[in-house]
Amino acid sequence: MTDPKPYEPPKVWTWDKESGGTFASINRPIAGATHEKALPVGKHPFQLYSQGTPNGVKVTVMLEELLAAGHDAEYDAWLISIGKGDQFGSGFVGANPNSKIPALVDHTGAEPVRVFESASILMHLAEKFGAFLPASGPARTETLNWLFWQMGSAPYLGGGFGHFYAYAPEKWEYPINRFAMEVKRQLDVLDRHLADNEWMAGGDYSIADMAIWPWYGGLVKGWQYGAAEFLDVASYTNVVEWAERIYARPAVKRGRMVNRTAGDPATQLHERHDASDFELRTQDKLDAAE
Ligand SMILES: N[C@@H](CCC(=O)N[C@@H](CS)C(=O)NCC(=O)O)C(=O)O
Repeated sequence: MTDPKPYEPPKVWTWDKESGGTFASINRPIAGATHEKALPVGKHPFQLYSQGTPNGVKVTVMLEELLAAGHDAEYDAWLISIGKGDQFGSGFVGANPNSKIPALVDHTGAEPVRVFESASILMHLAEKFGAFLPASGPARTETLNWLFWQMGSAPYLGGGFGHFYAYAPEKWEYPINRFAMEVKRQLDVLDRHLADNEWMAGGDYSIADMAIWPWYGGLVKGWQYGAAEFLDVASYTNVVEWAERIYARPAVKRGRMVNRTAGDPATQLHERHDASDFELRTQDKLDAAE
């Protein structure tokens, strides 16, 4: 293990394109499109442009839960390959000027409405269908407390801990220590809360669970960064049990397959346009048909 080189910041920062790390080729200090590319539009009321990362999974779980509960939330899910830079196409930047998945375009009104930021998408869908978010009162506030807790906390897990533990060009002790401490603190926040609550917002399963599960549920299930042992995730027993309760839901298992490009090909559904796609169009079947 090497310590970071002592660094004397220059007067003005300039972009070092050779800085290294797993995502170096897509990291840039500027916004905006790099190329012209229109987004495809399918036949359903909701058009989702995403990839099966934790932020993407929040939304596909919500759409599958809405469908399972009988709501008319049919959707087309198109794959935006962030490793290939699809998020910098002009159509995607039109849907989300921040160039990050997930982005949703709602075609149910007179004009299409763009929705970006995963929490905004979850709230938009929850309010549209009156589902998974109480309409008023303390239960609504508690749901939003945890929804926004997730939005504020997960960058320390992904951009902080995950980056330095798994993606940085070398393993440096200082940032790994700093972010491991914060992630363990966050796991303890969840563990204490879940000791007395079946679901994050207390009463019912909600968009707060859907937002938190792909990040922290994935972490305790050992799916994130190969860090389960390092962070001793098994000791957060209430989080582990809550993660299992959520993963037992068929809609969650389906949502996790949509736009997924890693792992067992039988669990990858790169694009989803119909409920039958989970049976007929997983990647193992598409590969076999080639
Ligand atoms: N706060 C955003 C974060 C979205 C985000 O960070 N998305 C990542 C994938 S998980 C992404 O698109 N990264 C591509 C890039 O940074 O160029 C949200 O919750 O929607």
